[in-house]
Amino acid sequence: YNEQQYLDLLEYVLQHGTRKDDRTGTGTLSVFGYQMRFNLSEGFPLLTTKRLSLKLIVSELLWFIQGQTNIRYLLEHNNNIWNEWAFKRWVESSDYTGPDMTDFGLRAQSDATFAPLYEQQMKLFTTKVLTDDAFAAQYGELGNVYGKQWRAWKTSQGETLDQLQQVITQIKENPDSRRHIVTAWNPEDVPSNMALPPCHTMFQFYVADNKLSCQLYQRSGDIFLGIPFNIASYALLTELVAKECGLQVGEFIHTIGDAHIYNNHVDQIKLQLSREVRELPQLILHDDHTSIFDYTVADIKVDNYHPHPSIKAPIAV
Ligand code: UFP
Repeated sequence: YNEQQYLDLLEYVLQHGTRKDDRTGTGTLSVFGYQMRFNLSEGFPLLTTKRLSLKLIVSELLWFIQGQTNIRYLLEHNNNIWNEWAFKRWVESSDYTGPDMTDFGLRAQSDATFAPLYEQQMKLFTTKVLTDDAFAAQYGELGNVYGKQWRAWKTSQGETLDQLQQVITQIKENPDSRRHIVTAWNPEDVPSNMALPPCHTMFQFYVADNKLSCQLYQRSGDIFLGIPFNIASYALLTELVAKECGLQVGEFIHTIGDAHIYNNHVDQIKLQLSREVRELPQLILHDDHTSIFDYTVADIKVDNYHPHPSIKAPIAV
């Protein structure tokens, strides 16, 4: 089973992970260098041992594919997964005049009087991003994150490069090439021009036997909350590109650098590991589209998805 590989990763890191402090102050169990292979012809790798929202995965991926970097599009699709990163920029700016939000990620979990204050400011923030154009342009913007690097990489000549379009053209014209790479890691931008240096750093496509495979190098992976999303997202990207190029799907190979379990996710993981794996769902793509740039959220669905209930856990910011 494809999903078993993810459960093996959870088990492996619980048993062999090294205690390691991290940027967020939460603390982790971590291993360095881990690889999973998902055979995409066996079903779409959306976990069944806890419910995941395909809608969130789809709207985030389409946001990348369309080259967008402002959270307004995500909010319009009820997708809140990038809010904290944008919020952080706002509360650290001189325009912010509300209650002190220092370390809001950790305090919202541990301090019961702080939590409602945080909720209130976050609500104010997302409402403003949705309704106030000038505010959205300034504080909804995450900087040069994935969408920008994939679709409009800035060259030294002051032009832009569409890596995603180029790689698709290359796959069609020269499938055997060993250079089907898209990189989100732009060393010039990493220190200051982005809210969060890219976690999924680069990916490569590969064509053999009329099948398209994709390998991702992810520098840092939150195994409980981030990785399940990342697997489904890249599996979907592979499906979309394969369809456009008239290829079948092969494997998604997920290579992770620092693969970590946050200390406050261990109980949730034990619950997940106690559950029985179910059959993977099938991905349903809108028939009429060929270009990956044509899709809207409503065009992408899964069939036969019958997961165990979702499991909540705090996100480290
Ligand atoms: N993270 C993921 N997947 C993602 C994403 C973030 O696992 O797609 F955007 C996690 C990894 C890490 C944190 O726990 O977010 C980023 O922190 P850092 O930059 O310190 O690695």
